Amino acid sequence: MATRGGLATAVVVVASLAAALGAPGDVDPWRPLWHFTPPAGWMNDPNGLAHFRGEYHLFYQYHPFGPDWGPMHWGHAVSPDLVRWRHLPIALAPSPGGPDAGGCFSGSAVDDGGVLSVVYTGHGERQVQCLATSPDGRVFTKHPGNPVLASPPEGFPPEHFRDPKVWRAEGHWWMVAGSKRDGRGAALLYESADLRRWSFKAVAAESDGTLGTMWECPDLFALGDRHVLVVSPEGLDRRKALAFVGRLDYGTGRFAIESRHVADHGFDFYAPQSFEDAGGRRVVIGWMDSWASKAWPTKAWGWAGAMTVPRLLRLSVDGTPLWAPVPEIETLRRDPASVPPGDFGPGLHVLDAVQGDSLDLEVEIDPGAASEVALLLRRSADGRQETRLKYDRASGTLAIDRERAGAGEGGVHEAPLALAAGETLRLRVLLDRSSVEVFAQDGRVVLTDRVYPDAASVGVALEAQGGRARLVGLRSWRLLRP
Ligand code: DQQ
Repeated sequence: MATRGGLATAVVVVASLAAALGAPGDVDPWRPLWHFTPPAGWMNDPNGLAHFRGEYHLFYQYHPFGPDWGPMHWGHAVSPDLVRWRHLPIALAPSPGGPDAGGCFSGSAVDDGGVLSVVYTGHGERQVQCLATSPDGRVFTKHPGNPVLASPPEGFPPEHFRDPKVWRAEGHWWMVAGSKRDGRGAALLYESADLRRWSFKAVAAESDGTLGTMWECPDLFALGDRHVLVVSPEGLDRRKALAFVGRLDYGTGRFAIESRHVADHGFDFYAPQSFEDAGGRRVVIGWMDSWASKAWPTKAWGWAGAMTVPRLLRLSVDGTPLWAPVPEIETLRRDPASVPPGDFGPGLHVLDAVQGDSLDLEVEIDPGAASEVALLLRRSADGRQETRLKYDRASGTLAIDRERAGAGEGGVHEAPLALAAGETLRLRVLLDRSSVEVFAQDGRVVLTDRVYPDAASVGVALEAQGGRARLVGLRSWRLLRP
């Protein structure tokens, strides 16, 4: 049985046509130029990321019939390079009377001997794991024996058992699924010979009581000489996704956590999923929005939800995750500009050479005698609107301050970042109409926020308080629509 939802597919085709004609981008100030967004409707988690037969596949939690979360489908797009995406018909829709009648929730994809195979959660009163396969990577057939995994182990609630992430290692298929026990998030490990019959191996890891009440979208993979477990916890402040670095023992099924990290300290980053591409790179894409959001200004334009820039994940020699935009993004760079080194502040220093709502910035600042240095982005000519990326020496924090960013919610979202004596602040900043992504200190600290400024707010400025700071260098490029 092919699972293209007929009406849903028609919605996507019409919306894609409108997008191709330039309608949303031309009239909607917040539709990103180059970040992935749905053609119309609501999008949340990235699903089924895969590099299959030379194409990148991105599936996503999708409600095609309106800009609010609703019965979940799997939207689908492909790309040759992680930058230029092409919308495809919906891959999965809920089957009335089936185990996914309440929605096709999050899951993952693997290449099973030349068949693109997706394992996802069928949502209903219970949550169960289902399989669908596609030899061509286009049309998916649900396994007649679904669900392939009907219950979690004893002690875990069947209504909180979701988001299977599958990979191959040691001659088997492995899966982690998210769940909870006694109010603590948990990642459950399973193994299978054929993706159809699964046996429970162990609770790979669970919260110690401080790491969230339910772990959504677990992801577990080898990286360098270690493993990384990423989870998206409910019940934590702002539901920040966490990355645990440690080691998975395939014999016991236990993941030993060696260090804990916040994957992204911004407001708008959740449910990241990774995959390994043909070049052996670990690529991560996150949902660039938040369940904690109260304002969704783009709903007025009929859509909601964006994906982050695809990010390469590496570990430093001391085992710290380092995140970086994939270099393919640099193919969108045009109009290079630079600002010569020099002192600035106290006070405002407007950078006339650098302006835009879709920019790639590389900035190095020596805070010098300043107590605070700030890079002002999306600034209006009258200075009333701005998104402030600020480093505060006393508190040792880097923060996105969107109190005066425009429409949408305000808030100041901080990351700990203590510069050593003489250490400069090194920033890579990506702007795309309604987003700000910041990679500091070679990607040790990442902050992602959505912002909704006026289209005319395109200024960039520097500001120092409490003393003079020094701009060591600034290079910028405009990022074009692919
Ligand atoms: N979103 C999906 C769930 C997942 C949650 C439902 C995380 O599968 O747990 O849309 O954002």
